[in-house]
Amino acid sequence: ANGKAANSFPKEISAKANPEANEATEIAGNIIYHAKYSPHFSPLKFGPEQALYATAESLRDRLIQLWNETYVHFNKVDPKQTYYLSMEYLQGRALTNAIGNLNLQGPYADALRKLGYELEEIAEQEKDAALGNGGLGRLASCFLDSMATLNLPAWGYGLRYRHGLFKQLITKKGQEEIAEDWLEKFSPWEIVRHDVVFPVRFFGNVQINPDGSRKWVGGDVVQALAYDVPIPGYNTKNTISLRLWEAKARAEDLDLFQFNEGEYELAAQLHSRAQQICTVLYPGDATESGKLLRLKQQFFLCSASLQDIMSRFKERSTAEGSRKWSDFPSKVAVQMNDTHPTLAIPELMRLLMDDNGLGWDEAWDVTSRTVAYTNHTVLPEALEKWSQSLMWKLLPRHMEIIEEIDKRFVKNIRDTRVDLEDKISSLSILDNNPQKPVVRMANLCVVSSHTVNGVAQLHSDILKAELFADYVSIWPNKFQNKTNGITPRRWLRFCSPELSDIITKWLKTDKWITDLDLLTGLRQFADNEELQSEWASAKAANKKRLAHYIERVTGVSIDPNSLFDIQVKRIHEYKRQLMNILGVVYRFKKLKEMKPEERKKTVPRTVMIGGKAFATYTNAKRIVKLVNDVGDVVNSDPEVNEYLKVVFVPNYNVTVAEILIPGSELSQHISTAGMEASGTSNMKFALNGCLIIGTLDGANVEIREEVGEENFFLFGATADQVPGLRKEREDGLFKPDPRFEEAKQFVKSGVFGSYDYGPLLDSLEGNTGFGRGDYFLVGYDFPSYMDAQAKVDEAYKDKKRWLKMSILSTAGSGKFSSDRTIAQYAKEIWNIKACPVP
Ligand code: HBZ
Repeated sequence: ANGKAANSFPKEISAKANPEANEATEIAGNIIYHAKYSPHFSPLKFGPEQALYATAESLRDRLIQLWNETYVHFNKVDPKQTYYLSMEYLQGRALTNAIGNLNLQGPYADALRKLGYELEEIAEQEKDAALGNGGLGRLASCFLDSMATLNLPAWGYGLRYRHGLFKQLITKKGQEEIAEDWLEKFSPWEIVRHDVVFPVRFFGNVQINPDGSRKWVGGDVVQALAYDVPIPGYNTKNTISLRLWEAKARAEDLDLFQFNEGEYELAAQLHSRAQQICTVLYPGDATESGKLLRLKQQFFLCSASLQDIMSRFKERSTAEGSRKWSDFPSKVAVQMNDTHPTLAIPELMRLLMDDNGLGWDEAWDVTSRTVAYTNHTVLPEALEKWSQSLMWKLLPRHMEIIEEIDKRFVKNIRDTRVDLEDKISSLSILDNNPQKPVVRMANLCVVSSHTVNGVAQLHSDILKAELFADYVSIWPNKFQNKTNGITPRRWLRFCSPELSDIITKWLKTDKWITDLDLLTGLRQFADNEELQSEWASAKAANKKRLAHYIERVTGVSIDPNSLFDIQVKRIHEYKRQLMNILGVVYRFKKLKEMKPEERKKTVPRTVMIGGKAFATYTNAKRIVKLVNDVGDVVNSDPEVNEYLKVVFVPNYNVTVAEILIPGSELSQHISTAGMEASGTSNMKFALNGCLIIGTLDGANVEIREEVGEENFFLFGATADQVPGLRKEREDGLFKPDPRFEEAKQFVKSGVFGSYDYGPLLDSLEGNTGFGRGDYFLVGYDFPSYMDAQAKVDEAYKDKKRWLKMSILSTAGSGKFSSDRTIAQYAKEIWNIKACPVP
C-alpha cells in the first residue's frame, strides 16, 4: 500500500457528482460500491484482500455485460459453434489478465492508487486456479483466450473441482502434498447459473421397451449445476464462457425419515456421493473406488455438457421451426481434449437414439461428424483403458453402444480389408483379453471421430507412423497436425510489460499482441546496440524480480548477474530432470577440483528446477529430493557458491511461471526424443528471449527451425535412433562416458546426504537385474548434453552475442501463438467462422 488510505474504508466517490470524473474515478467508485454492497467480510474493512474482491467484482460487472452481449449475438447469428471438452483448465490468476484484455490497465492502476493500493499488490492476493495437472490443462486455458480473442463462437466445458492440483511443500523428506483450496473463500469470477441444471445418471440398468427401443433407468441421479467463468478476448467485446459443472444432490435425496431416526450418514448418503464427484482434480486411481470416481467425473462432464449443447441446439432451432438432428454437425463441433472426455461419444449416441428416437445409422452419422479428438501422448502407460466390468456397472447402456460400435467397425474391416485380419485384435475398441478385459479409449476416439490430431509435427508424424498406423491405412485423411501454441497476452504482454514496451517501440506498433508473426520485424535490429542495451535492462529487471521471489520463498540468495538456467515442468523420468541434476553434480565436482583463479574464469550459474511429482510416483519424488539435497550442499559451499547455485522452486504453477519465465536466460527441454508430444513452456521461454538447450523432441524441432539452429543448443539422440539405442543398451553394447560414471559415483559417495539414492541411480543402469535399463537414455545422451552445456557457457561470455541470440529467439516465436493454432483448428477441423459482437 502507498500508506494513504489503505486498510481504512475509503470515502465514497461518486462519479456523477464529480465534474472531473474520468474512467479511473468511475472505477474507484465501483470498487467502493462493491466493498460496501457486495460484502463478503465484516463491514467497512478495506485491507488488500477486500480490495481484491471488490476490484474483481467491479470487473465482473463489465465482463457480465460483455458476456451477455456475446451470448445474445451468438444466439441471433446462430453460427456453427465449437465446444471444447476438457477435464482440465489451468487458468491461474484472472485479474491482471482481465484488466489487460479489456485494456483498462491505466485506469485500474489509477483507481486503486486513489484507494491507497498498487494494482500489482492487489493482484498478488488472488489465488491461482489450478484445475489441471500440467501442459494439457494450460493448453486448454490458452485456447480459451485465443478463441475469445479471435471472436470465435466457442465455449469451454469442464468440472468445478473443489480442490485443484495439490500444493507442493518441500520438507526434509522431499515433496509433501497438501490440499489446494482455491474456493476457500470464493471465486469472484464464477457466476452460478441456477437455471442451468441437468440430471446425470450412474449405475442402473437397461430397459427394453415393447417397440424394441432401449432406455437407461434406475441407479443414482445427480444434478449438474453450471458455473460460468467469463473469458474476455483481447481488444474485443467478445467474451466467451468456461462452463464448469458442479455435482449436487436433489433435496428429495435426503432421507428425512432416516435422518430423524438419527441415521445421519445413511440419510445423507446420496448427498455425500454427489459431493465426492467434484471434490478433487484427478483422484488417485490406484484403488477400485478411485477408478470408479475418476470414471464418474469423466461421464459427468460429458453428459452434462452434451445435454446442454443439445438443448441449445433445440432452443435455437425454434425460430425457423424445429431443426433436424441431421443438421447438428453443421451447428456443433465437439473437441475432446485427449481421451478423458471420450464418453461424449456413446453419450451423444444414447441421447440421440434413446431420448430423441434416431436410428443407429442416423445417430452414428451425426456423432461421427460432430466429434474430433486431440491426442497428447504416445506413452503406452498414459493411454486410457477402462475395465469392461467397471464400465458395465457404471454405464450399462454406454457399454452396449460401445460394443455395437466395435462390432460394426470390426465387421467393416473384415468385409473390406482382408489384409488387416491379423491387426483386428489391436485395432478393435474392446480388448477382450480374458485376464483383464478393457475398453481402449483412444481406439474408440479414432474410430468415432472425423478428425484426430497430434500437437506438434513430430508427434503427429509418430502417431501416423506408429500408434495409429493401421488406422491411417483405413482413413488416410483423418489425421492432422495442430502444433500447440501459447497466448502472447499472458505469456509476454502481461508477464513482461518491460520487454513488451521495447518490442512495441521497435516495431512501432503493438499489433504483434494479436499478430505474433510481426515479431520477425525484430530480426533486422538484432545487432542494434541501442535495442540490445534496452533488451538487457528489461531482462535484468526481470531477473532481479525473480531473484527477490526466490529469496522470499526459499531463503536462498542468488546472483542476478549469473546465468539463470531454468527447468520447470511436471517431474517425470522421460523429461529427464535427473540428467539436469547429474550435470549440475558434475559441474559442482569440477568446480571443487579447480584452483580459485581457474574458478574465476567460469560462468556463474543459477540452476532452478521446479515441478510437481505425482503423489505416488516414487522415482519422481526421489528426483525432487535429490535436487533439494544437491542444492543444500552446493549453496552452502563457500568455495563454489559464488559460481553455482541450485534452487528447487517449490509449488510450481501458472503464477510462479509468470515470474520465472520472463527472468530466464536458458531453459531446458531435454526429454528423450519422441516422448514429449509437444511441450508448451518451451514456446513461452523462447518468446521471452530465453535460449533453449534441448533435444529434437516435440515442438523443440519447430522452435529450432523458427529461431535458427545457431540460436538453439541442440544435443542428443533423434527419435528414430531411440529404439536401436535401447536395443544396444539391452544387449550390453553401451559404453558409458566417464563423466556420466563420475557424476553417479559422486552422488553414491554420500556427498549429498544419507538418503538412499540407490534405486534412483539403478534406473540408469543397463539390464543388470535392477532398474529399467536406462529406458530414457540418460546415459547415452549425457556426453552430448554436457558438450552443449559447455557451448552455452562459451556463448554467455560474449554478452553481445547472447543478446543477439535472445532477440532472435523472440523474433522467431511468432508461430507459437495459440491464435495461430486456434485459427487452424477453426478452419481445418471445426469449420467455424468468427462472429464478432458489433
Ligand atoms: O500435453 C502434455 C504433453 O506431455 C505435452 O508434451 C504437451 O505439450 C501438452 C499439451 O499438448 N500432456 C499432459 O499434460 N497430460 C496430462 O496432464 C495428463 C493428465 C491426465 C492423464 C494423462 C495425462 O490421465
